[in-house]
Amino acid sequence: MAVKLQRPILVGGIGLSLLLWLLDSVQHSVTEFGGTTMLGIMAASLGVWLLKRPKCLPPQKATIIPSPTKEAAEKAIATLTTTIDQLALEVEGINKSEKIGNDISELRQKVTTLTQELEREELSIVITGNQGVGKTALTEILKSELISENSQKIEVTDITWESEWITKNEDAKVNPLSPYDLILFVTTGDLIDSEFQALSKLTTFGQRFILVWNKQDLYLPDQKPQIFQKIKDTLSTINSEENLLGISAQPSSIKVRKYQEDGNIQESIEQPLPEISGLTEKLNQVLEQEREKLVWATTTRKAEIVRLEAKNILNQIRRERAIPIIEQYQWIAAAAAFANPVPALDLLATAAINAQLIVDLSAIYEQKFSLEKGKEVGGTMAELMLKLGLVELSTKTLTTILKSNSVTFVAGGAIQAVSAAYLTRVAGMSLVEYFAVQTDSNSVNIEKLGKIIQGVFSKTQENNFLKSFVTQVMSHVLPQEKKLEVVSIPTE
Ligand SMILES: Nc1nc2c(ncn2[C@@H]2O[C@H](COP(=O)(O)OP(=O)(O)OP(=O)(O)O)[C@@H](O)[C@H]2O)c(=O)[nH]1
Ligand SMILES: [Mg+2]
Repeated sequence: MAVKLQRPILVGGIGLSLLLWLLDSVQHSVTEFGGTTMLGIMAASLGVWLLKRPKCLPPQKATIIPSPTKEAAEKAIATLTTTIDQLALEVEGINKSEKIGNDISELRQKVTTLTQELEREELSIVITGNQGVGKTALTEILKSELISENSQKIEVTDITWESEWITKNEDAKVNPLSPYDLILFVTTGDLIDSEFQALSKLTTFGQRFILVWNKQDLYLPDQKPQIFQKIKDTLSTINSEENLLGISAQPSSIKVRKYQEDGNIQESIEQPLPEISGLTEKLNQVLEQEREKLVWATTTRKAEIVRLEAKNILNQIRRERAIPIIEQYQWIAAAAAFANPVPALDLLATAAINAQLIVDLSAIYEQKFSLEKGKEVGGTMAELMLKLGLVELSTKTLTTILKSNSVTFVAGGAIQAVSAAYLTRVAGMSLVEYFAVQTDSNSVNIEKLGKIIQGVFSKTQENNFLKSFVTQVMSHVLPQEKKLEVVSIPTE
């Protein structure tokens, strides 16, 4: 067997006991449930468990966005530089590809550009909003008006708003509107919920916007003040009531009747002029008074965008280093469970189950957990996996796969070995994802970790992955002469 048992802690009595205890307790009950039922239970148990947890979180405070400063932008650039330096340092030791070398020089070039951008004179405006609200019409007029009136260069772009930018919450702060200095969010009347959600999110991100109510010509004069007031009231809940303007970018043509002296009526179609003077006034004022702040805020966001690019490359490299380690622990776990399939061990002792794996992975991600901390996190993960109903579900699926090959199933300890390896893998891969997005190394965010574990688990539920996984585990634990039979597990 290729695995060297380097970590006695894993193979001494405590390793794997969680699995064995769990397997023992659930093995008999799962067969009656269908896969769907189990998934339902998983989802429900997460919900119940999250609800039942003690509510020690402080009440949410309203976010106060600090006014943009040059210092904040410089700090963001410095953080970016640190991430790039870290990346360069980590690839130094390894056989780095030419691509990574190029990536790093490109990132450094971006830092230079961002630093110069702190003094940028020209500004960029992005016009957004739902489909058909008049974005393109407004863009065309603004391009000609702003450019002829202003000496400074202003770039105007239009992009249709997509709600998913703010619903995938992790990285929502970085969205396709982030690189622009000012957002003109266009609507055609009272705000619908998704528009309000969009504006609330932009406010919490500190992204400067003006809400533009377009197509005012479609309303009667006495309707307009009421609607205007209603939108204003809604905006006041996010302290943005001063940022509302009404326009008609491309008013509908109107039929005009003229009474001639001879009593005849002459009808003609007239195209009213666009009504955007309020907006251009406001824009000129904002662009003049807030130019520097807008530039600093955008530079801060752009630095964050580039930092995430660098972080992605770094995470990719770390992942490549982490996977062989997870695999090694998988085989160690399988071998130990296979050799010693003792059921019902003390649940508390299981805290050590993946402690050393956790410590090793934390080192790759520069979190440097102590063995004590590794044990604690291992315990938390074990508890999470149990609460999520993941152990039941995987036992059921793995047993079915094993049963389809009678030779491996009769081998004592096979189910324990496969489950041990499988849960070690899910734990390891989950940690890799968790560390990749982790910001605070002192405490483990259980909710986040739970979601990641669920995601990793679902990804591995694909039948083909599990089949080949079972084959791999068995070929690691079975004696030589049995291996041939394992290789031929039916693929159905
Ligand atoms: N009545 C009226 N119609 C307008 C006004 N502004 C734009 N429209 C009309 O609204 C329709 C859509 O305008 P666009 O400028 O293409 O809107 P858009 O938001 O760019 O549309 P998409 O790119 O398809 O999302 C066109 O028929 C315009 O003539 C306005 O102020 N009043
Ligand atoms: Mg358009």
